[in-house]
Amino acid sequence: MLGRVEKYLLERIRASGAIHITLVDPEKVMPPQAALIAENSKSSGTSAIMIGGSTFVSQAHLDAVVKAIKRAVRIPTILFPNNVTGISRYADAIWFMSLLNSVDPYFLIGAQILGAPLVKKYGLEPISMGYVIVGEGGTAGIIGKALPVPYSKPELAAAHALAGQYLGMHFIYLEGGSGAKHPVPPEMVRTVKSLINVPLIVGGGIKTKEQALAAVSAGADIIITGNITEDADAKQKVSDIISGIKSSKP
Ligand code: 1GP
Repeated sequence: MLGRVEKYLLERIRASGAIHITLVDPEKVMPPQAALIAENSKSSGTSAIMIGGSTFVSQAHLDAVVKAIKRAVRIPTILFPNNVTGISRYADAIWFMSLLNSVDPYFLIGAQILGAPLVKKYGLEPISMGYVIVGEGGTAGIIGKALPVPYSKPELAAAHALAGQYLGMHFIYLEGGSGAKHPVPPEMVRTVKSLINVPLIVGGGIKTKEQALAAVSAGADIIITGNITEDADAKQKVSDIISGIKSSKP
């Protein structure tokens, strides 16, 4: 049976064609700033708040960030963990994810084995997701010991995604790396989307309405943006990106 947050995401995708989720990196913000980002993003039309980064933050800080976001907005909070330390009891859900192109079994299944009992204990809703790092890969690629799929090899990214789907993952995330110079190319999004039939998440380096529109037109169901939320004109940028996503609707 699908959990509440997963159902909500699927319903929003069905109703809107594609949706936007805001990523808050707890390494970079204090709780009040996280709350403000969440409020502003919510008023711009984001569907959920993801919380996670590529390196370590203390459990106490992560908990404080999640609690501040929960107090500020009613949209779902979804953890985006890079390790077992990315789990907070205060979130609604967690991307229960495997880094499909890691060469280290720890990121394929090891961390998940350590984390699963905590997810259960905290009553977090696990949402199964296959994570594929592409292009530059960024910090996530280095920390996760991934062999990033080059942008010139869309068919390889699609093979990873399809393997994830066949293993039972409910979502596939094509990650270009936070702050990537170039977002995942539409051609890669299109090739992946043509092979899978689970929702496709795309993120990394998306900064403009046009880039968001290009990804959604190529088949992305969920657009993630993180970095732009730290800019002074973040509210406007998130609004622009969401209007780009909406303009893809036929
Ligand atoms: C990173 O895909 C996300 O995990 C978001 O990337 O920070 O570049 O928006 P940006």
